[in-house]
Amino acid sequence: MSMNQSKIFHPFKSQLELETGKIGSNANCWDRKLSEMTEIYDQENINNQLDISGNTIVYRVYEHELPYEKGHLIPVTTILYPGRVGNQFFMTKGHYHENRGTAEVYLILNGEGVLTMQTEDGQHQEIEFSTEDLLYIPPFWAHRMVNTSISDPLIFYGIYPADAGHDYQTIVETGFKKKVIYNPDTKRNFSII
Ligand code: M6P
Ligand code: ZN
Repeated sequence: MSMNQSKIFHPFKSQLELETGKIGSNANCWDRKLSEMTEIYDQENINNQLDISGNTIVYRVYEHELPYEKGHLIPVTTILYPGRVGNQFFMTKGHYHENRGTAEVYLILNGEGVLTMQTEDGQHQEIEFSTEDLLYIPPFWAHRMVNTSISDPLIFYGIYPADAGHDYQTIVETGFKKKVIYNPDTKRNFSII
């Protein structure tokens, strides 16, 4: 393929605050509120939650502003706050990549939790992690992050191909095979069921 000068994107640097996950420049920031993700929690838990209609922020995302085009990589940080809806921990909405053949990498900057993953042919895998762990999500695996800490935010950095796309609908329809629930009777405070 010939290189078209008008398509040459210029290199840049930016700062990532390791303690907060904040990306300093060239980044968009967006919040996911509980009221925007009620369908992914068990309905009895949602129904017992008092402040669903409020503005409870479940996570904040800083994402570099780059073209969503093949060839680019998107650097992104997520701050997933501690909290629960009934016995279900705060978690990301979770998605497959629209372009199923694309992977993703996460580096845990701070916190602990479980990465739940599954494929459309019925496989699933759950990986417990903590600070400094590096997680690899291969092509074809849907992925959701769960913060199992009672008190600390989970902060992670990720990189994914810019043409990956987010398919949330399939997860809304099927859910994830495994749930991570608060269980004070265990040493680590949670169970995967
Ligand atoms: C990570 C990446 C992003 C994703 C974000 C929130 O930062 O995987 O692509 O948008 O987590 O997760 P979700 O899109 O599932 O709400
Ligand atoms: Zn992804």
